[in-house]
Amino acid sequence: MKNKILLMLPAYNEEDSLPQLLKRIVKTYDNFDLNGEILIVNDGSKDKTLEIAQNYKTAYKIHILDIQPNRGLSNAMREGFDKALSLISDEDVLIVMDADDSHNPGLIPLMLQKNAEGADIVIASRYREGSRIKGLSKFRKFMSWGAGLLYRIFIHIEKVRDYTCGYRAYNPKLLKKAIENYKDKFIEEQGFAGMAEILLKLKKYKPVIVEVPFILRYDRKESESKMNVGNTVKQSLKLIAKHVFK
Ligand SMILES: Nc1nc2c(ncn2[C@@H]2O[C@H](COP(=O)(O)OP(=O)(O)OP(=O)(O)O)[C@@H](O)[C@H]2O)c(=O)[nH]1
Ligand SMILES: [Mg+2]
Repeated sequence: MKNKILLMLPAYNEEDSLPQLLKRIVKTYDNFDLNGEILIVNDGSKDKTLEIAQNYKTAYKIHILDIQPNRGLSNAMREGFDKALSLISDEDVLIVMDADDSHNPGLIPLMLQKNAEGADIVIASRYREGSRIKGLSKFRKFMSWGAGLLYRIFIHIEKVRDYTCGYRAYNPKLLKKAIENYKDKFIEEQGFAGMAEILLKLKKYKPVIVEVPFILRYDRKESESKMNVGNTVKQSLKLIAKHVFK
């Protein structure tokens, strides 16, 4: 029996992007003959995200976690992890990616290969030889580069350059251990700082972390950007300060 790949998609108002992305995921599963399933975490979307997920359910193995009302990305990740871990066993792989179609499922086979080689966390990284970013404004590129630099200087986890990209593959055993230990405190930060916090919390268990270069296709994003640059900077600085002065 093949191991299962569960792809978790935290989604908030992604009606414009989700259909395209789901097609791309199914194509990757089919092309690479993967035993793949999908978990859509609908984070109180006010558009047709939930409906699209439900309609797709007849065609493919899709699980839905419906959170009402919207409580933000960190909560969606926290509740999503609990649900995801109930759907897979220790030998399976959990992959998380954005639902806005800027992350390409085509990277999944490489992530699985790294996982099979022994990586507990595989990060799709924007900052490796071979990485590309297409369609993101110069300002946004500069801001993520600046944030990345601050994380690298003040947090520093060995082998990590991309602290906030949500596209990652996790070893379920590692996640289970950390969530059993931290419980409600596993992700306390809001927004994208929560992504860096996950790595900080998992670091305690000395995981093997591997980054693979990835192509961020921001030009494919159909949905509106929900990124609040000011908030994201604030959240990141708060996490860094907490970490430095703890
Ligand atoms: N922004 C935001 N995203 C959420 C929330 N809940 C779930 N998500 C999902 O989290 C993922 C990341 O959010 P994005 O808005 O794509 O963030 P980003 O990629 O940094 O920035 P943009 O693509 O410019 O919006 C997406 O799949 C969202 O749908 C929420 O409350 N706010
Ligand atoms: Mg995005």
